[in-house]
Amino acid sequence: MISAISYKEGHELYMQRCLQLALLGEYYVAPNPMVGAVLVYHDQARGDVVVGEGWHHRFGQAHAEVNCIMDAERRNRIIESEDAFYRNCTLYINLEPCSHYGKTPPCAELIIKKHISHVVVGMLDPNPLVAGKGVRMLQQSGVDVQVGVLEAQCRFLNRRFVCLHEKNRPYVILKWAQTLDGYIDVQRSYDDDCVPLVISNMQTKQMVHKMRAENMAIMVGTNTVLLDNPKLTTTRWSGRNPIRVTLDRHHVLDKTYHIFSDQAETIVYDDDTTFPHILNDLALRKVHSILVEGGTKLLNHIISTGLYDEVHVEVGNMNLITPHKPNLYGVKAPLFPQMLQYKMTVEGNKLYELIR
Ligand code: AOF
Ligand code: ZN
Repeated sequence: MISAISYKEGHELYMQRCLQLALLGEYYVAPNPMVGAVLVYHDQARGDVVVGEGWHHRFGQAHAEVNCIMDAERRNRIIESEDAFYRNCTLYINLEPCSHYGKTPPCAELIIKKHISHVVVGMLDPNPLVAGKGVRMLQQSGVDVQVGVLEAQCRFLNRRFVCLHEKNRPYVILKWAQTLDGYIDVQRSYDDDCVPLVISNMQTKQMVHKMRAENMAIMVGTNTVLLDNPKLTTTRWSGRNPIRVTLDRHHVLDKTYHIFSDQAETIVYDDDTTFPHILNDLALRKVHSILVEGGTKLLNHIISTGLYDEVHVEVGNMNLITPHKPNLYGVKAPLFPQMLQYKMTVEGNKLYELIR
């Protein structure tokens, strides 16, 4: 019952619920958007009642609207005619209903068929296959449609999907860990057995694996593969392993490195592929996001192109160069031209971020 709160607050409340439901698909729907839907019945006696909820669970499977309507029909004993029931309903969705035959039939068609009279949408779908056509289909059939409730939050939730369709490139996230005195590692060469500097702790390592699961691809430079032989998987978090992306201009990477394991797809760019070309190629493969984990040379190059959307820096509670070890040589952390915002401290390490 929401009779005590205003119409506007009601819209925002239900849209907020759509966003919560959408997030349940977080690690499984890419490159599709996360979408949640709520069906609200306007009962003369009881006020507004949520009669159905649904979300897009997995790429290729049913859309949020379909799951929401199935939930309503499963949960509710529809005493009046189905038509009368849906005519008294408002459907809330954080994204415009689709209008195309993709892996599933158009959601706009289902809404029209069920005679749902009101639809409230968070944002239009930037996918050119839809892009306003879903809303138009509904309006042409006499459905009352309102667009733009909590629009900024809806766009932020699906910022990777929005970026792919609006900018024709994946959303780019840069991430590194450095010491207080500004180093990401000690200087090492391929043939020494010097161990890498460990800055992250158990908890921040887990947070990195969460970030990996949130993005469709992960990238490191050649040197990072040669020196660290990273797996780049998400073993400390649920979700899929991202597609691994690296550079190999001088053909020095053989297939024994972990990044070539069968745990995920790997894309190696050789020749003189520039970062904009890489983004272009990934967009053609429908990769909506990429997390770049290093090293300094690659990160500095990307910073110089300006082609990034978020930066996350972990500053360990330690110096590399100390009076006890004055002769150590370190690898300087990337040079970032802007102030980052402090986010939190995790086991002594401070996390900073910038979201553009
Ligand atoms: C909706 N509700 O829950 C989602 C939508 O290949 P398909 O058929 O799954 O279509 C994918 C496209 O449909 C996706 O790119 C986006 O434009 C839209 N996603 N639309 O009405 C949903 N996930
Ligand atoms: Zn749909």
